Amino acid sequence: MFAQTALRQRCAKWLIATGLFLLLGACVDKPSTLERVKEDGVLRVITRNSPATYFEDRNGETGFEYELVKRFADDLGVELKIETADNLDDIFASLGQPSGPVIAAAGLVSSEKRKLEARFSHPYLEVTPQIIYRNGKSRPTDAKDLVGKRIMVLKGSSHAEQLAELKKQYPALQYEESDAVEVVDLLRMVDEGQIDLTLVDSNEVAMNQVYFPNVRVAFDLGDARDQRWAVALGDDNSLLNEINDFIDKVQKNGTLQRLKDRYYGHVDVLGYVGAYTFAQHLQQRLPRYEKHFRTSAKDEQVDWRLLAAIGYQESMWQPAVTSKTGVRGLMMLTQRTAEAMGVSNRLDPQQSIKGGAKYFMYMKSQLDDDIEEPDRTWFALAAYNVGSGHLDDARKLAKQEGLNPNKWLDVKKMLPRLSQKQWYRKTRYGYARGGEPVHFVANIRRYYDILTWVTQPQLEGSQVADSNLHVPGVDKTKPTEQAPQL
Ligand code: BLG
Repeated sequence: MFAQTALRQRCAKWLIATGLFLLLGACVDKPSTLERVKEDGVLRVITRNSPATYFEDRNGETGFEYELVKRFADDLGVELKIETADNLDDIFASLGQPSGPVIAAAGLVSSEKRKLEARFSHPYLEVTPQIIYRNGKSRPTDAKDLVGKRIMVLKGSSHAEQLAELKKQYPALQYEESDAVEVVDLLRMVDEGQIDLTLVDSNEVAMNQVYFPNVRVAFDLGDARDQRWAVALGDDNSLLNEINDFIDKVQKNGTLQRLKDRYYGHVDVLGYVGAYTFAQHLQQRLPRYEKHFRTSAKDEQVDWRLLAAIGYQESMWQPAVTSKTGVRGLMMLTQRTAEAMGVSNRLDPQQSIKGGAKYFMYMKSQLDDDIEEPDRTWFALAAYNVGSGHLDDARKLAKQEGLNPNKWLDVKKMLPRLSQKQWYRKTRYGYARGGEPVHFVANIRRYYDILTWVTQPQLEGSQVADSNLHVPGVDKTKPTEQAPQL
């Protein structure tokens, strides 16, 4: 009896001691990655500097990956700190560093080889690898046509892996891997004929098409693949689980779709011809009016590149344009708008730009307070084009359809209805060419994106000569056209 009690007591002591030990163990255990991020109040992310991922403009940081990862940091309630790497190998190497970045958000796709270097999140964007060639040269149509061509890809990229795989089948295949270039450089090199071919993802091609009028898609090499964020190897799932929940959430609530729409949804707006023309006009026409855009933008507190984008959509930066309906000038003001904005001569580019800027900001100030940026800008643009009455009609239709009247994505679906009798007869302001503001906004967004990229501070001062614009693929030595006669 006595022996049994003693044994029980000893067991109890042992259990308590073990419990304490385990408890102590838990206390001194390293915090999980997620806990560390929250404690530090900073989410460190590594990416690449490119238009499809991350870049800085005068308004600050931007890019598809940036916007997505910023929302994740906001959800966690921490500050986002972005670092950029020169090549993909460095991105993966930095993930394992003790005080390094915890997420790589750089348009990465997973592969068997990469799974040895990192763990990957749920997917957020589907892309297809595409072989790119120069217009006018013979078009490769399948893998065997790549043999004998000068091909370059990013060092350490999934595309390099693809080519390595292909080389097993076609041993004569040659390609270079470079870590001194970004995707934009590869496309420029094809555009300028320095290399024959490159292999890049479809989203990058679509985004950059406008800068490189000669680049063409030859064919898709392989199936579509998913882009994912990467985290360090190991068995700490805290951050990865949180990321996956976030990606699932933005997929479900439409945020991801809105971002795709913002960055990739309007990429085909210009087409090859439009892209080439725009690149020419950037060099030849914009410099004449840039100072007026900048001055009016400063006066009205709006981004000058947005004004310039409106001006391009309206008149292709030609001050003497008149529409069939008598709307005139670089910013296409109606007589009524011009009078209201104090414009005495609509054909004077300086006055037109000033009047347009004032009118745009006025339209913006008239919008409901519940419409938030960036939708607020798209709504103000639509109102600039179709008038605020018709825009309100489209918002009411959206509400009736159970859509969100404060979201551009929803209201733009309703605007074309304003030209169909069954719909417009029920509205307050009646018929309008409702399709026009939809194209108007899509085009301006595209021009604005391009202007944002070509005027970013990193490019200014380096490749920039006489104007503040860097336009890859456009020969600055060509004579500029004559100013249109007023
Ligand atoms: C806009 C006016 C709005 C006006 C709408 O028309 O012009 N915007 C400006 O003057 C800046 O004020 O709204 S309203 O006052 O509530 O009626 C609707 O009338 C100009 C638009 C019209 C459009 N471009 C700016 O975007 C245009 O020129 N259409 C002509 C097309 S075509 O070539 O004649 O077919």
